[in-house]
Amino acid sequence: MIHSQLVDEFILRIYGLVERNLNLTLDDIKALPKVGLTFDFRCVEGWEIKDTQWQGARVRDILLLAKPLSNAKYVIFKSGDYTITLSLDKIMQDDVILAYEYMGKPLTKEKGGPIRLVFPSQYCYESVKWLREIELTDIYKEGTGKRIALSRIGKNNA
Ligand SMILES: Nc1nc2c(c(=O)[nH]1)N[C@H]1C(S)=C(S)[C@@H](COP(=O)(O)O)O[C@H]1N2
Ligand SMILES: [Mo]
Repeated sequence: MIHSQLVDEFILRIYGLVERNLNLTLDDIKALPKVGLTFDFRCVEGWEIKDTQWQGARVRDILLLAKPLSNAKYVIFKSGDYTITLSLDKIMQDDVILAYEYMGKPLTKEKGGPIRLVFPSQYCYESVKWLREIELTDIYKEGTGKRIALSRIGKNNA
C-alpha cells in the first residue's frame, strides 16, 4: 500500500554530540514507553485550544539511546529550515515528548505528523511539526522558528 510505504520511509535523525548517531523509524519511537499529556495549547497569535491531548515518547528516552556526550548543552529540533533550540536540561524533563497521537488518533500530516515536539510549558512556535532531525551541540545557536512564527503576526518579540 502506498500509504504504509510513505510511513515506513519516515526517519528521525539524531546526531551531533552523541556517542551514537541514530536513524529511528516511527516503529522505533513507538516501541518506547508511551506518555500522555493534556494541556491548553495557546498560540502567540491569540488563539487557544483547550485540553489538547497528546501521546508519544519522551525525548529523554530517545536521546538516551543516542547517549549525549558530557559537553552537549543544547538540542536543536529541525523540520527543514524551521528550527528550535532548547537546553538539554529542559528537554530531558519528564513531560517533553515527541507526539505521534493527538486526541487519541494518529497525528495527521496537517497537525505535524508523523511526529511533533510537545511539552506543556512550550511557546506555540516551539512545538515543531514534521520533526525530522535532532542535533546536539555545545554552542547556543538561535533557532529560526520563533522568527518565522512571529513574522506571520508582524511581531519581533514575544
Ligand atoms: N515545522 C513547523 N512547526 C510549527 C510551525 C511552523 O511554521 N513550522 N508553527 C508553529 C506555531 S507558531 C504554531 S501556533 C503551531 C500550530 O500548530 P497547529 O497546526 O496544530 O495549530 O505549530 C508550530 N509548529
Ligand atoms: Mo503560534
